[in-house]
Amino acid sequence: MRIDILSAVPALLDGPFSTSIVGRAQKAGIVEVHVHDIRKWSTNKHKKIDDTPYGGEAGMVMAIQPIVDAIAELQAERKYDEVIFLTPDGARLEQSVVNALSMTGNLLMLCGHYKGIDQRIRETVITREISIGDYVLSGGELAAAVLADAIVRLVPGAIGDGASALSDSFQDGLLAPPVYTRPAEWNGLKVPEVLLGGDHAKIECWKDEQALSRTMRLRPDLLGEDLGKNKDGEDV
Ligand code: 6GU
Repeated sequence: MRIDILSAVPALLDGPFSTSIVGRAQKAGIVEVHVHDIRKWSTNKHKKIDDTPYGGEAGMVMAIQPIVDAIAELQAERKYDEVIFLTPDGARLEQSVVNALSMTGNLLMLCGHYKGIDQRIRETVITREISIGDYVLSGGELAAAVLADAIVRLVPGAIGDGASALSDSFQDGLLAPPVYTRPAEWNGLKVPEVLLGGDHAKIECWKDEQALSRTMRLRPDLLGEDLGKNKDGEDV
């Protein structure tokens, strides 16, 4: 898989992809992440990439030319499955979308800045608009890092233990059960007895119960109105 990210502040993305799972996946040749500075495509003599908005609003708007030229150049090199615009007014990101994107080949992400990008870019070259939650970040870079991380960890081989990604919170519409490691007793607090025995059927049953009760307590919205169903109406 290959992920290209177009950014006005590429330095913001120096860190997130060099270590941990995404860093290792890159070193292992499972994924490539390429961050590009949009200014590289600006034909303006000061390398400007924004302009004042029509209609006299405060703030600046990212201009068409550098963005469209950047996307055209990258698209001439390879076909992208999606051209994603990271923006607070996009569709709120969910695990199901991450799962689908992890099965694609090439993704292009565009990070928004200032007041946003000229609407005509959104109507022509963007195939999907994503937000990572109902709050405003200074730019789309940190959101792109979140999205890329969530995607890459699902690509086969990125996580040593493939089964681990499948047991993440949200993968079955529920929060994950609590986890414990040694010591078996700490400051008088004991690890649940069932986990210390070797009865795997019992342990699985306990984990299912815990996942359901934690979800009911902490995120009842995930269960929908109908207890025992997730928000897509499937039995859990
Ligand atoms: Cl994708 N961008 C910005 N600027 N703020 C956000 C966001 C994206 N998602 C949530 N807040």
